[in-house]
Amino acid sequence: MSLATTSPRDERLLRLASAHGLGAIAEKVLARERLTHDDGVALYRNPHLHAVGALANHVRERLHGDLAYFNVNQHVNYTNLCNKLCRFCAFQRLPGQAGAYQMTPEQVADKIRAQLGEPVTEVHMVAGVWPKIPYSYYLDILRAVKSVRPEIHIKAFTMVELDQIAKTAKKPLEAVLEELKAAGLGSVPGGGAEVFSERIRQETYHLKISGDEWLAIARKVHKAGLRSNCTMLHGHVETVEERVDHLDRLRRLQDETGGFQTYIPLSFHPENSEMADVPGPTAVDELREIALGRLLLDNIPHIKAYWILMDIPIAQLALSYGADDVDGTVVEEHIYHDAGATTPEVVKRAELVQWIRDAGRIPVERDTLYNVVWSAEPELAPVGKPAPVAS
Ligand code: V47
Repeated sequence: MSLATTSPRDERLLRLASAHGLGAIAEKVLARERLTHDDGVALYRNPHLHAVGALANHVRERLHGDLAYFNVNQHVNYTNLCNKLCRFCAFQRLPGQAGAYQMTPEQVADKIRAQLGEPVTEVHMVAGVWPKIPYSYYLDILRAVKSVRPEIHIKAFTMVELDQIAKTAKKPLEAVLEELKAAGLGSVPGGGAEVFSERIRQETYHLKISGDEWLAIARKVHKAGLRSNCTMLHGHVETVEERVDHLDRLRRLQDETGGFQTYIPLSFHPENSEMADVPGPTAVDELREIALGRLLLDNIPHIKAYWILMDIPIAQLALSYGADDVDGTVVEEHIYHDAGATTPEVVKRAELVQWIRDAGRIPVERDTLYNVVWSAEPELAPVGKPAPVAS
C-alpha cells in the first residue's frame, strides 16, 4: 500500500485489486492517473471481473455518486435502405427487397405526433445510407419533427450518414452541418464507429468510412458546436488489442475537442446477419466492456448501458460496473430487433425509474445535453420546475 492518504474504502479496493494482480492499476486509478494501452490489455485479460468492475465503479462513483441518468426519448429509423452491406447488420435492405422502406417527412411527423401525449424530450433518428435520397429530404425530416414538437431535441445522423449527406449535398461538411443545425439538428449519436481497426473494416464493413474518416467527421461535428456520442460494436471478431486501440483513439480525439458526451459499448446481436455463426458477447463480456470504457475513457463524462441491447437485468448490474446512464424509453426500435434482440421496444418512464432504484442508484431524468429534467434527489430538480411524480 504505497499511497500516503487512503480511506478505508480505497484500501479495501487496493487490497481486492492487488489480490487479483491489479494492484499497480488500482494505484493509478486512485491517483487519477491515465491508464496506458498495456493497462487496458491487462484489464481485458484479467479473469476477475469483480475486481475490474470494482475499479470502474470507483471512478463512476467519484464522477457521479449514486446518480443514474435516463431520458424520455423516441427512436425513429427513417429508412432501412442501405448500400454499405455490413456483415453484422440485419436491418439493411436494398430497394425491392422484402421489408424495404423509406419514411416520408409526413410519416416521420406522424411518428412524433403519436407520442405527443408522452413527455418525450429527444428524438434519436438514425438509418441506413442511401445515396439516391436527396439532400433536401434530410432537412425536411428535421423540419417535420420540429413542426410537430418544436421544443424536442433532435439527435440524428451518425458520422456515416453525415458523410453521405455531405456527398449528396456536394458541399463541405462544415456548410452542411450549419444547414442541418438551422433545420433543427441538436446533436449527433455515436453509431457507425464499429471497431476502428482496418482489419475488422475489411472483414466486416469494407464499404463504410474508415476509423480515420469517422474520427475526422466527429472532429468537424464538435468544431461546429455540436456534441456527439461515441460507440464501439463489440463481441464479434475483434481482439483485445483492437478494442484498446479503439478506445485510445476516442480518448485522443476527446482530449482535442471535448465534444463526446457519452460512450456506449454496443453488444453485437448476430441473428439474421451474415455473421449469425458468431455467438456474440456474454453478460460477463458486456459488463467488462462497460468497465473498460469507464476506466480508459477518463475524459468522457458518461458511460451508457444501452438496455435495448444488454437487456434490463444486465443494464441494472452495469450501473455498478462503470455505467451511469441507461438511455431512455425508446418506443420503437428496428436495428437490434431485426438482429434478434428480445428486449421490449418501449418501457414506461416509471419502469425505468424503478429499475434504477432497484439497482441501488438514484434516478435522474436528463435531457440530451444532461440538463436535469427531474430527479429523485430534490436538490437536483431544475430551478422553477416542480419535480413531477414518475409516470
Ligand atoms: O452503427 C448494427 C450497430 C449502430 C448491429 O448515440 C449493431 O445514444 C449490434 O447509433 N448488433 C447504430 N449492433 C446505433 C446507434 C446508437 C444506439 C444507441 C445509442 C446511441 C446514442 C447510438 O448499431 C450501428 C452499428 O454499430 N449495429 N447492427 C447488430 N446486429
